[in-house]
Amino acid sequence: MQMTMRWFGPKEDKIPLQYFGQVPGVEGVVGALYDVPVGEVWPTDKIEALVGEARQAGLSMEVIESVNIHDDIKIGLPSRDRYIANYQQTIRNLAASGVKVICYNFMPVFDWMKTDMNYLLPDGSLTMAFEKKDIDKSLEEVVNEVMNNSNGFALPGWEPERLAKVQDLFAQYKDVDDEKLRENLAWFLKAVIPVCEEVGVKMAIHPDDPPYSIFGLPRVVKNRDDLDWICNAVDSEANGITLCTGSIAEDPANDVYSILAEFSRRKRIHFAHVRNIKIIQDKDFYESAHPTQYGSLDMLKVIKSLHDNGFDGYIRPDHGRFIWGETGRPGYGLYDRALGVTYLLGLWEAVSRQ
Ligand SMILES: [Mn+2]
Repeated sequence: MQMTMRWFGPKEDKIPLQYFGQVPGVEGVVGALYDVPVGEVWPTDKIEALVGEARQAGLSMEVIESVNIHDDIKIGLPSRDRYIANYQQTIRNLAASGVKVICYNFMPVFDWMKTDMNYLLPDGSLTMAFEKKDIDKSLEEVVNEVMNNSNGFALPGWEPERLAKVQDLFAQYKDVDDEKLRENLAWFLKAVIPVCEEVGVKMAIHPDDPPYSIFGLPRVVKNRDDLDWICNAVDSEANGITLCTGSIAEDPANDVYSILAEFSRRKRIHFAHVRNIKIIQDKDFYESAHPTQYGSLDMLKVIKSLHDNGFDGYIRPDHGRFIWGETGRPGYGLYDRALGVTYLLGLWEAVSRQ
């Protein structure tokens, strides 16, 4: 197991790289290039510069989050061939710089969705929340709200130039149902997994966030059966999962612990996002502090499900609240994520020494 934290790079992240290395137990950072348009090849020199910067700070960068998938691949347009060829080349380029795992998602239009970026908790900390009443608004209203409440940061998957095209994109997805999206995912995997096997990289799909349809868009990474289908679509260890406990648990029907156990046993969880969420009612929730007592997940059981079933991948606390007056990119402050690291490593040590 290797503990990591997400770092948005020298331009996008105001947290100095060195600070991540000062969090006890953190061995690496999870990074990405943010100045390459989705669908284009990640150039070797830029990758090398990014990975090199982490190494200079004494940190590994063996996980990339994310190399995003062009919508033409998800929609299944003829132009996907060019974008898939680019993706294959990006995999080769990343492998050459020592990258082992590529996190990605296959969600149409949006990479994730919350309805409140500054949800105030009784202790004065701020977190992100999702409440269905807010998503029952029109698409335009929700988009505007996200744009106006992100504390000045462009959120991953929510780049302004994409948001402007949101309506066009919706129209392009009108004939893409779950079955079609699944076919397009299988098409993509059949093309990239052999390249991954050749160069020693593992793909790790992130579950849909939230794990059910929003705005009528198709969804194919929602639950145990979806993950099983994906693993079987190309039966290779290189075709794996980023198991995000928060995203999976956003649907209370999902049994997070048995999913963690099963896919750890099957050697398909290469990267784990571990966070706790507090269900408010039905499917409404906020992202709570990591410890069990603050949320709806039993975090000891989460760590035990990974550990006892042979999980040997990368792990990171997913998001953190804003505490101690910190401001910045919602979900990605330093302090609460660092507390999460310490807590998760404490659980891991206890479980592994028993
Ligand atoms: Mn996640």
